Amino acid sequence: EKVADAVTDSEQEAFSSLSPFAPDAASVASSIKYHAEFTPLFSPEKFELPKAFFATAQSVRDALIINWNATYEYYNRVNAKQAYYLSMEFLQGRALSNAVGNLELTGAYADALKSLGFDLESVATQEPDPALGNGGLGRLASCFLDSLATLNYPAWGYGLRYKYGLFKQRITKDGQEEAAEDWLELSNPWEIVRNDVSYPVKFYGKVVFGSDGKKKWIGGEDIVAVAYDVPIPGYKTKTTINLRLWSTKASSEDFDLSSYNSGKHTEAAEALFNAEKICYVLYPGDESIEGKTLRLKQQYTLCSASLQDIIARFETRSGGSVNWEEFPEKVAVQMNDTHPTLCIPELMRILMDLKGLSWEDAWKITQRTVAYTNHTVLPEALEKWSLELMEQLLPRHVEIIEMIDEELVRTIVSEYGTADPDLLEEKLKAMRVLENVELPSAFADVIVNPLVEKNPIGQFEDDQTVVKKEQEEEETAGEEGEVIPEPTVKTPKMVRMANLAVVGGHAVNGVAEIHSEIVKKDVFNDFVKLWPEKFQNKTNGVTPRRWIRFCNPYLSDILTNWIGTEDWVLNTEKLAELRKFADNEDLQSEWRAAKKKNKLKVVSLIKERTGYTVNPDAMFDIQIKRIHEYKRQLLNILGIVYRYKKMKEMSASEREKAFVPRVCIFGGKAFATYVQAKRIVKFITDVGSTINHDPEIGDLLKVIFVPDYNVSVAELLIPASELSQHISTAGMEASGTSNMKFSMNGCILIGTLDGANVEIREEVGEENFFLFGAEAHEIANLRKERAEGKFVPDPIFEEVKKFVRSGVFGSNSYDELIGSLEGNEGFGRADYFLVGKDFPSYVECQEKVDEAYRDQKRWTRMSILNTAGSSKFSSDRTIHEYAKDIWNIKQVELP
Ligand code: B1N
Repeated sequence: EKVADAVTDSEQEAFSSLSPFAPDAASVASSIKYHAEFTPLFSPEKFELPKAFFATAQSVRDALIINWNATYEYYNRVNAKQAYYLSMEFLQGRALSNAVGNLELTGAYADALKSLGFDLESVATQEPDPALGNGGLGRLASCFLDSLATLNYPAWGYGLRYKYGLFKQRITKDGQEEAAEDWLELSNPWEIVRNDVSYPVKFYGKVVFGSDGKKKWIGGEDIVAVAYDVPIPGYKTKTTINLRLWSTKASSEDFDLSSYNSGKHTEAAEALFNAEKICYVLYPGDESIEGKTLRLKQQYTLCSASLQDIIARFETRSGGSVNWEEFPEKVAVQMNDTHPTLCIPELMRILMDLKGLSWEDAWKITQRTVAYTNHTVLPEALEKWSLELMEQLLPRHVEIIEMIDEELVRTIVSEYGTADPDLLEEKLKAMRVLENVELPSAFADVIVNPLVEKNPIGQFEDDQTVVKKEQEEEETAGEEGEVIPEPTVKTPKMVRMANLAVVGGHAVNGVAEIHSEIVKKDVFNDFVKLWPEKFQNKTNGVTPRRWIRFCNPYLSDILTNWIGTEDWVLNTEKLAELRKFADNEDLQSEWRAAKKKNKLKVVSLIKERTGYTVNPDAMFDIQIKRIHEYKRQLLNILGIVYRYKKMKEMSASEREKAFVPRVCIFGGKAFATYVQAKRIVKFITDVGSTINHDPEIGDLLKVIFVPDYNVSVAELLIPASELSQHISTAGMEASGTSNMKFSMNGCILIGTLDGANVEIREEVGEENFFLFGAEAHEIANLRKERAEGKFVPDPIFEEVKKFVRSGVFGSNSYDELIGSLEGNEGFGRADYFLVGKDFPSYVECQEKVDEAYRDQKRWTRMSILNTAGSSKFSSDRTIHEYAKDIWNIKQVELP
């Protein structure tokens, strides 16, 4: 259903006649030359590659700005409901090829640049890859923006403009090293700094009653958030939506001129630094929480500035007569994980303290406006903040959170009654927003137990929570004759952001079917009993523009030819038409030729980044994702080690008969302080150095770690992949999104029944997916057996570990890595991720992969059927579902 046109014919004409230049090569070339001359970023004499990129980008930006303004004006006019996607991460990747592709100007720009002596591809690779995200969660946000614009949904993204993106990864002989990613060094041609759009953001201070009897938050530290707008073009549409990124600065009064004049330069600028540093770095944590004040300041800055902006727009569009009850009919706020959960108390605060609404009205409006997406069930990733810290930083919000907690306690008590105090206590403990906090006084007599955990230290708790009871004890400890007191465990009062998000929003969704089921059965089971209607599934998706059309032009041409139209880019259901040609020999040979061309590009990439030469006729077997124990890169590399050992036991001719040649490619970053993940990186590169230099092995096996994996590297590797690995311990990967990209590009997956693998296998057919390993429902019991010493490891697992320890990969015996797969002693962590349990079935499955690859017709058929079966995984499908089931927004097409 579309919103009716609210404009006149002459206005329509005015809109559609807007265009900065004609879409032909000559006009484009003169626009580029104009920018090369008048947007001076580099020496005026030289017109070389870097300058060519900036001039080209400026020229494209002109076209984007016209559409972006037209979209904004039109949305103002029709005043349709708009969705706002709030995310601490947007992993945009390079913008140039995507923008000219969406504008249908690729040909014009390619020709124009040719006339100026450049080729578009080399110009495009000049662009720094903006990495304002860690991995899947951030990339999902960017795919969503592409789909929202393409489908003409009124929507915006809100995030932070980090000065430094995710760190640059270097691989040395000691493993991973991190360096700052200065993506803004040469400026960002895509952003439009909006010095006219800024909001104050406050920290610290105190709460008082104002003269009107209302609560007022005063004093403290005031900073300013300034908007930087990034136009997001849709594909083959005029709609160009906005990604608004906030940057922080001090207000001008905060510069202490008299200190400066008296020579105290550093002190004079202290406030400036304090404000600016909030947006210095993206926290490089993936699925772990950062207990840092700065991170909380970042989260609050995003929520506060975005909500002030959204509310200001709502007021403007209401045209003088604001009816707050209409707010949820004009605004939907989606919280990308719990990171923007402060939206809930912030919206409550603004509505009550600044707009004068009652608690009841503000609460109804807030709940109807916000919704929450959960992206992980890993316990260490469920965000909690120290109540004490939050009380200092955001005193008014803590009052509101306490009220929300009290309301929730009331609901729980009325639901469960007081007849069974143990049950009630259990539910209160599990469900409250506040953890280790006494019950509100109104409930003091409801339950005797004070509800304070005696020992909250769980497996994933960090050391910060272990503190000495008394300062004096610490000081005197260790003196002669003195008894050293055991460190006592404080029961820290915490705010559980996920509980707050579930209570404060109207919808909670997981990101793949199996994940949403786990969310309902385990993580939020108690809440499902209270509000079953809130819980939903929205299986992730990826944009077919960036992830097929633009990154894989060879495959795209084949798809268009055989399907008979390019419509598949917008209607991926059309991909299914390939099924009937899966055995066609012409298609098969075109298909293989395209794959080969993509592989050749990766051969060059590998040579350039690692110095290794690999054989383009070998199978390209790829695992690219953040390095994490649950993702089990260790299972992959141990499988490779086992293969190598078997090869070494054979004669040359036996080897060649037994194994298909493979290039095993890894890529991914380890969180800088995640020691075990860094050991895995080091181990992979050590194994690579041994195998890659073994003259007996030659082209039969190569192990490559591509350094500094990012979106641009993924755009090269995915089209070249033949086998890709998605091998997490079942139940631990919420969805995965690269699995979808691989499948679309005709890559066959080897994987466990986890995340979106389950649905991909369903769609492409089980005979076109290599499945192995334990299932999610078995995991808890397997872990229990493992811990009780009942697990009997398969001899091949013992064999591979022994081989590693024997020193083939250097003097290191990898005690911490291999030990983590064993018992409970020493380094033993009882193989929490069940690598040993799944190892035999993994190795066996890899044998089936070799067998299938030997039959190239069969393999190509499987590959075609993967692409043909991937239509469900377009983010267009996902966005339509969010629009209908959660946001209640309608498409608005520009005239
Ligand atoms: O979100 C992706 C999923 O496809 C992946 O399976 C999932 O692992 C990923 C804290 C996270 N979950 N949680 C995070 C990121 C940063 C951070 O500071 C948690 N990322 C995911 C998209 O749904």
